[in-house]
Amino acid sequence: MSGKVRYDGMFFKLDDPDGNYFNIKHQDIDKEIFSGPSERYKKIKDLEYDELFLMVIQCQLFKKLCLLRIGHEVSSMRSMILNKSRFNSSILPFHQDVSNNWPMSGKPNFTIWLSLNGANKKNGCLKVIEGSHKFDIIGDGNNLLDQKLKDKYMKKENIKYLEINSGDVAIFSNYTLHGSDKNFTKQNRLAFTSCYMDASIYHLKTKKFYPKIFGKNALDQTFLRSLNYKIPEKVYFNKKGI
Ligand SMILES: O=C(O)CCC(=O)C(=O)O
Repeated sequence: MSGKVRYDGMFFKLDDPDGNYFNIKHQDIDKEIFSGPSERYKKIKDLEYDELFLMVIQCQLFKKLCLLRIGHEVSSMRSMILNKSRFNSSILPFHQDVSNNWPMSGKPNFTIWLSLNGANKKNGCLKVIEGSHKFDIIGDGNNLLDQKLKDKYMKKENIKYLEINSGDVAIFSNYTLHGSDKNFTKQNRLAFTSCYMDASIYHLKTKKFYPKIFGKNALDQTFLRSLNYKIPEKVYFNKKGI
């Protein structure tokens, strides 16, 4: 965020200046770049290509979980920092991290959400609807639920706030409804998250596969060093840049 460490082509997304999630243009892929030091970056992706973060993504605990839930061949749909800025952060509405409208040949499986400096109700910790992963895709999944679906699935008594310490990790199915409130403290709320899935899943438009985490030809430290701080072309980019 400060620009001290730079990767060519790394994904950056700023929060809306007015702290309104609904104004964020998720389709605006031209603006997914570093645009100067700011504490208001909301997402920084492509961390599979950073040596330290790759070590976390490939740690033994997550490998065991992948083996149980996915198998030996595993990729990452995305690995990123989620910053809830101390400056006018937005509320992230409840959603699932899975959708029938995403151009992917399969569905992502589970997400790890690792707190980097503690998460609580005051700084906008993760909140989930307990048990919601059992309901398959709700509405469009990733998009906002209409009132009827909200009434059915978002019962107040099922909302659980995941207040966790720095270094603790929350692990949840991509079908779990989750979101987060504003940050009302004077410190940014920082988390690192990675989403694991079967490595056979590819992007339907570009036919490209996602960064490989476990299995044959998985990313390793030697390969990352050879990249020399340059992020490979993203799965959703083709030569014309879609
Ligand atoms: O960190 C947050 O506030 C939301 C997390 C989220 O939506 C995710 O990890 O997919």
